Amino acid sequence: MTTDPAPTPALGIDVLSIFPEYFTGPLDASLLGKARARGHLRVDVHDLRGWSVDRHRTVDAEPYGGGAGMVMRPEPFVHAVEDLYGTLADRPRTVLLTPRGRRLDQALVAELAREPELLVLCGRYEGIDERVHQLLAHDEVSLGDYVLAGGEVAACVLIEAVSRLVPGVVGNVDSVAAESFAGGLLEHPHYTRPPTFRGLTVPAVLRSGDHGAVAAWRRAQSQARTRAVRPDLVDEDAGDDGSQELPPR
Ligand code: 6GU
Repeated sequence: MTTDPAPTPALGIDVLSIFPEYFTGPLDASLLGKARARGHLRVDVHDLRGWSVDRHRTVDAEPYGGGAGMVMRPEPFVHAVEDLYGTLADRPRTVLLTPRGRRLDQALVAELAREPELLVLCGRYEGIDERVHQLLAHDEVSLGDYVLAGGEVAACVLIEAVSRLVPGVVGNVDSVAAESFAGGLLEHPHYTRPPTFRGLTVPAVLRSGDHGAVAAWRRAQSQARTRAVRPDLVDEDAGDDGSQELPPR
């Protein structure tokens, strides 16, 4: 018996960070670790300090105009990109993680998953020199309206969300299609054994064997849950393509 040759990864991601060790756990564990081992996905994290401006491995400096904190200098980012890709123009789609960016959602995740390669830039300290934004960032992405110490955690979130959509990474394509947000609604409740636990019983319809009734119950649960918890996701005009399947009010 022969083993299948490793496929060419459908997606290759390069990451620039001053804390490359941040990524070892998330990238090596579970789904992403398996996908990388099987060759569906390539992720290489590069230490930005390899392109520091001096032998003290400095990558930041005081802000022009004064103010608290340090600002990341532009040279390490730009020199790293030139070493990795030859010229700035030859870099792949480049995402800068920054709290001033567009909030990440499943639509952007799906868009990024269609790229053959991505470059992910992580900022730290109080900010990044504006020229990095101007010269390198195709997309500026934030996780939401709260403050993290840097872009590393956000980059892990982005990489995991994007990787799940890469063919071969998630074994069961149905589970990707059915889950929250893919259809614009939150997921319905899930149950497994035992049938009763601590006085809480699995809804009878799920054990009825009536697949039509199960589907209708799940759809109604998704709709009720979305209206209650995330009314912002309920777009009353979205019924035309059937993606939300909301009943009239
Ligand atoms: Cl991408 N970076 C930082 N520092 N804070 C954030 C963020 C990113 N997204 C939400 N908060």
